[in-house]
Amino acid sequence: MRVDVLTLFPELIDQCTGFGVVGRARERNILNVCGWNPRDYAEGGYRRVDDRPFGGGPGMVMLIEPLRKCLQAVRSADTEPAPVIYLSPQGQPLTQAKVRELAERRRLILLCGRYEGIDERLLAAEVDEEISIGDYVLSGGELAAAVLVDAVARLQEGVLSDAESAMQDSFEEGLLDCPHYTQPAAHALGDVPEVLRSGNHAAIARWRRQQSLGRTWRRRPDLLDTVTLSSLDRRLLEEFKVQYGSETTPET
Ligand code: 9WO
Repeated sequence: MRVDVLTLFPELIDQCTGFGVVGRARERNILNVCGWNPRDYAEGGYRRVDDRPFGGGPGMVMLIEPLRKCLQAVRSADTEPAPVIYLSPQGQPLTQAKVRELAERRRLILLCGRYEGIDERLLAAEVDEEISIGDYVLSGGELAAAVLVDAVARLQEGVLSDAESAMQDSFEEGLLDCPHYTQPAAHALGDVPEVLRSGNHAAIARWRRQQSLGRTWRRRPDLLDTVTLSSLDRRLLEEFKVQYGSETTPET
């Protein structure tokens, strides 16, 4: 997968996608992230990329032409067509379903705004879709772009190990993850649930599934409206409600 990112801070994107799973995907050329700076396409001595908003008001607005010229260079860099995605608080919420859809594309072009935003005429002419990672305003679109790159990278063939893929599954299904524990088994903060030390893999799988269901019910009941539960899932969840319904600590 190739991801081209238009940003005034390409080094920020490079850093945010240069470590861990995503960094290894880039090293292995499973993922190719290219930063493009519109300032390189701005004219004049100051290489202006922004100006004051018409109608007055605070902040500055990004100019059309540096972005348009930059986008032309990005498009010319590869014959693979790609959707242009603008990261903004006004976008559609990023969900795992949208991540799965975008992860199928061979190329994405991400547009990151700064200041108070981008001239609406550029957005209307060049942007295919707007995506938001949450209802808050950041200093720019770059961190949202890095979140999107991270999420789609994890779904690329060969990026996650089998175990990591299995971990991914619960959220892929729309459920929250179960609790995780490691050494030591006994600690002043509490002991590891006995079932996880039993070696009984069927019981462990059952406990983990029940915890995922129970956590989803407790923390994000809205997600259960969109998940198809098996009869066993429903039984596990009812058992969880009876056994742990009122507790707040991780269940033993
Ligand atoms: C800046 C500003 C300054 C003064 C008064 C109002 C203002 N609004 C903004 C603003 O919304 N700036 C945005 C910065 C313009 C688009 C790029 N920026 C951005 C993207 N902030 N937060 C996001 C974002 C992207 C995706 N998901 C959540 C937030």
